[in-house]
Amino acid sequence: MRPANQALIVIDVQNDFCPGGGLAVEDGAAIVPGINALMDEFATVVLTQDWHPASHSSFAENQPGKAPYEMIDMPYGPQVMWPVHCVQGSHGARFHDDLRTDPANMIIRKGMRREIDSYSGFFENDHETATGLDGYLKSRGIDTLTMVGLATDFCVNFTAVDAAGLGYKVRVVEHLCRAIDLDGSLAAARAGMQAAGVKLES
Ligand code: VGL
Ligand code: ZN
Repeated sequence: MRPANQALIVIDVQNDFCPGGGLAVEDGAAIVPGINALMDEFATVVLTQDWHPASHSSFAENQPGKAPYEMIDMPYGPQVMWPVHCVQGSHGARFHDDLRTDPANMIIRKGMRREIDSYSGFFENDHETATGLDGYLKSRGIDTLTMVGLATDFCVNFTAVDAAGLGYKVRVVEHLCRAIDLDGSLAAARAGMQAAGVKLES
């Protein structure tokens, strides 16, 4: 068991990000056994869960004339238009059936407000509205985070960069992540994480 100042953050291992899902990440389910095994090393395990209302503004079908993967300008900045995914209460929003959820100390849901997306487990996409995860971790004396999950270039990336900015020591285990890789987004995310001081571990 690792020391109590360390936590494992498992990001968005949900049916819609796995093959057959609404926003399937290639090979997404392959990381589940390795994540399950890694949970045994940590006294604190946090799962994040993308959890959108059906009317969510990040869905292309809710923006007239927009197709999935186009960009739009939101008041908080550029936003990718996504296919419908992780609608609250749907099968696609549930964790992958094989993911262990019993060891989770906390499950944090995000992307619940119609008008703003939330890739990061710490802040919504305005980079201001907090989810409360920082308070949870800091109040428990946790300063070192290991991150795994989906997708490397979006939710893992945003969560890792935010955590580094909040002062955590952050390690992303890349073989327990999979990427969407939209127009070079994986390379950009890797560079951005490294620039933020996140340790990328193959
Ligand atoms: C994610 C796009 C939209 C992710 C969530 O989990 O990486 N990506 N919503
Ligand atoms: Zn989403």
